[in-house]
Amino acid sequence: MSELLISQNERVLTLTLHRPEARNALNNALLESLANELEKAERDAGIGAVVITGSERFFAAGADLKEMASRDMPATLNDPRPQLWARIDRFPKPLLAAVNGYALGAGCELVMLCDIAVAGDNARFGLPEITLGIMPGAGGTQRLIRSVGKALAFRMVLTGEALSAERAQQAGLVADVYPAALTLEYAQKLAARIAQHAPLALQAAKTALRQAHEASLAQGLQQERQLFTLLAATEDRQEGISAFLEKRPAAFKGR
Ligand code: CO8
Repeated sequence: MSELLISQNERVLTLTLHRPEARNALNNALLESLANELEKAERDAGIGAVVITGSERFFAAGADLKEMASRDMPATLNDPRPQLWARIDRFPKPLLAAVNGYALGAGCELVMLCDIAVAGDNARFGLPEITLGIMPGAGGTQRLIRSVGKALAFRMVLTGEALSAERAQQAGLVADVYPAALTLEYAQKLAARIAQHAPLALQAAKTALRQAHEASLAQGLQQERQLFTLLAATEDRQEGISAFLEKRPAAFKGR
C-alpha cells in the first residue's frame, strides 16, 4: 500500500502521510512521493491548493531515524534529501498543513515549509534533533526563527522541547487551532476558499510573501511591486474588479 494517500475534492488536493508503523517518519521514498505529487498538482490547472496531513495522532515524527542511522558523513553529503526538500519548496500554489498530534523534527520542518498551518488541539511542534546529538537540517533553524522570533526559536532548538498547539498559535507558527477531529475538514474548507481566487494572483502573492522570509526588505519590496504590476496584465484582474463593481461573483480563468 502506498505511504502517501491522495484525494481530491473540487480544486483542493489532499495528501495524507500514511506510515503508521513509523509514526509517518519522512524517509526519502515518502519525501519523493510528496515532491512528485506536488509537481503533478503544479501542472494541473484543476488544482488550486494542496493540504498535507497525517493521522489523528501524528503528523510526522521526523526524519526516518532508521534510514538516517545507516548514513555516515559521505552518505549524508550525497543524500538526495536536500534536493527533495527543494522540489517540495518550489511548489508555487498555496500549500497548507493540517496537523494533529506530533510534528517533530523534519515533520515540524515540513509544517514550516507550508504556507499556512492549521492545528488540532492535540498537536505538538518540536525540533528534538539536539536530543539525538544532531541539529535541524531541513530548514528548521532558518524558518523557525523567522516565524517565532529569537527567544522561542533558541529555546526550542537548544532544549528540543515541543510546543502545544495553543502556544504554537500564540507564537505565529500556526494560523488556527480546532478540536482534533475537525482539523482536516477546516483546513480543507480554508484551502477551498483560497483556491477559488485567481490562480496567478495567488501565485504572485505567495512569491511576494515568501520574499519577506527569504530576502532583504529592499529586495522584497521591489519584487512585490514587480509582481503587482505584472498582475495588471491578467484577464483575471480585469474580471475580479469588474465582478466587484457589477456586484456578481468573479469567474477566474487563470489567465
Ligand atoms: N524514525 C523512524 N521510526 C520512528 C520514528 C522516526 N523518526 N519515530 C517513531 N518511529 C517508530 C519507532 O521506532 C517504533 O517502531 P517499532 O514499532 O518498530 O519499535 C514506532 O515508530 C512507534 O514508536 P513509539 O513506540 O515511540 O510511538 P509513540 O506513539 O509512543 O511515540 C513519538 C511517538 C513521540 C513520535 C516517538 O516515536 C518519538 O519521539 N519519535 C522520534 C522523534 C524524533 O526524535 N524526531 C526527530 C528525528 S531527527 C530529524 O527529523 C532530523 C531532520 C534533519 C533532516 C536533514 C536532512 C538533510
